[in-house]
Amino acid sequence: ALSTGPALAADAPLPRMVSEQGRHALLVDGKPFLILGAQVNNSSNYPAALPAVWPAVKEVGANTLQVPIAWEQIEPKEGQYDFSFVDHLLDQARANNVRLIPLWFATWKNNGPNYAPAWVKLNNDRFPRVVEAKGIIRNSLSPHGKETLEADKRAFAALMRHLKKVDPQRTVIMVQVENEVGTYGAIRDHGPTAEKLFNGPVPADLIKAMGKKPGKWRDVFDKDADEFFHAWHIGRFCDEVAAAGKREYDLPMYVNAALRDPFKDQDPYTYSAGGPTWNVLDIWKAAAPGIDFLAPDIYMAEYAPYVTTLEQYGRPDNALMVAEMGSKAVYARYLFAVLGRQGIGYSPFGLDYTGYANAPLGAEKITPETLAPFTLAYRAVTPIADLIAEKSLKGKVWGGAEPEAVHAEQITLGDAPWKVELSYGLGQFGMDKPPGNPVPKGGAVIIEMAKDDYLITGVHVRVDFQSMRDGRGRIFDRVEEGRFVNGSWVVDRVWNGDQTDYGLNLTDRAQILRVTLATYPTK
Ligand code: N0T
Repeated sequence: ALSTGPALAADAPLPRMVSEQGRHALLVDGKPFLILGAQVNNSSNYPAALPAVWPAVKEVGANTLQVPIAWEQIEPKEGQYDFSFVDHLLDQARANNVRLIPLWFATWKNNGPNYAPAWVKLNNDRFPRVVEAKGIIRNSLSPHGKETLEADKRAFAALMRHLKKVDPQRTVIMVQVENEVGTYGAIRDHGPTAEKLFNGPVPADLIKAMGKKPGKWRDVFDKDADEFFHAWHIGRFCDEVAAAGKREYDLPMYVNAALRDPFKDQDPYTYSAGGPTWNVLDIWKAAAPGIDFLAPDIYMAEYAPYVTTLEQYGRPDNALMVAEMGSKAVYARYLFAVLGRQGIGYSPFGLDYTGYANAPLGAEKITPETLAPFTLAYRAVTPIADLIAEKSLKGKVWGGAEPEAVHAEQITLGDAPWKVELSYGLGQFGMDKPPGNPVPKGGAVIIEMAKDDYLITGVHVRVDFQSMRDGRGRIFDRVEEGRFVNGSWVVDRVWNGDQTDYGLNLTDRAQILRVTLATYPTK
């Protein structure tokens, strides 16, 4: 059944990505949109699973849900399409007031074709697999399979054509192409087609993008040649799949990455080689100009690798979105680190009540109790999510999350004469040295509304400002707690006395503060 939602006079504007001065936003209904996401478990892409999905989505307060659409379910027999789940999902998403990001599980789902239909994954002649250097055949399909590419493109185009027809409301805001592409247990394909290409010249576009002299792969890229070759060809494949989809229905599209070690040169045999890992982002950018951005799946719970990954993927030429991450409590606070780095959103993985939990990557169980830190982070940010997305595009948003070993962070607010200090683990009264929370859980986001006028929200953090002007001390002109009603700021009360004497303590109340800063002479 098609949507029962309100009839629209005209189609809503198409969601799209915009960039300004190296900053990015996803526009939904013509306005910057912040993805406060949730991703369901892998096998929750059937009507029978959805009743266990919506209560978790509601509990956590996500505004966007990522759900797999499997090639095997939309094209079980070649050329015969079944979009009944897609339609059911659209209906229920609208009823639950969330946007959707369908995940196209097709040629690659975590390196393998397990979500491809039987007529694909069981036909090795027509749809060849990657042959590893010593001749072992891997499960991963080869990016050099022409028939594979054409079949994937046809199915994806059919999906996008269908979405265009049934979704004038733009419940679907973007689409993930494949899932964690690349190959485990081989650095590239060594089949006959691959060998011929590998012993030929590096394509001119790539030579140009990398600033290299023309030549054969090994001569140009030396020890990186195998991985760069695989990345280029998987990137080209994904670009072609995306282009086939966009020709039908031009939505933003991204590719997610299974990561390699963010700090050192991990052996490509030990990760999903050829996927958009940090060392091949430039290769991917050249190979897949039609992919809007490359998005990390972060299953590293510690601060240093998490934040380093944000810095690797947030670039002037790449919008930052954490496409997946662990559901353990310690991940929740990273929302504020993502926002502080111009992120367009994040999405914890496996947020449904189907009874599956991917510990040790994520929480041991998914229950309202284990979701609580995410629920709090989303409650703190939701009332000003649109504003954050809008101001972030303008470079007026800062933020941070609690590290494990350092208990305070100072952030310079652009050109303004203020520094903000985030400190963790303090009580609300007094001026001790911050000890950190027993388990790191704090974070805050700061938005400049006008000169000396800031909006703040956060969790388990003390926020304070320092004057950077010589001979001038910081004083609060006014600290208001309030909310926006139809776009206008409404004050509920003014904070003063104990509530401001030692900084602004945000705990578990999801309060929004508006702070007007001033100075007084200190000499
Ligand atoms: C993810 C998820 C799902 C440092 C795992 C993570 C999802 C896929 N893969 O539950 O399968 O569809 O994208 C791979 C993480 C590798 C381990 C890194 C440990």
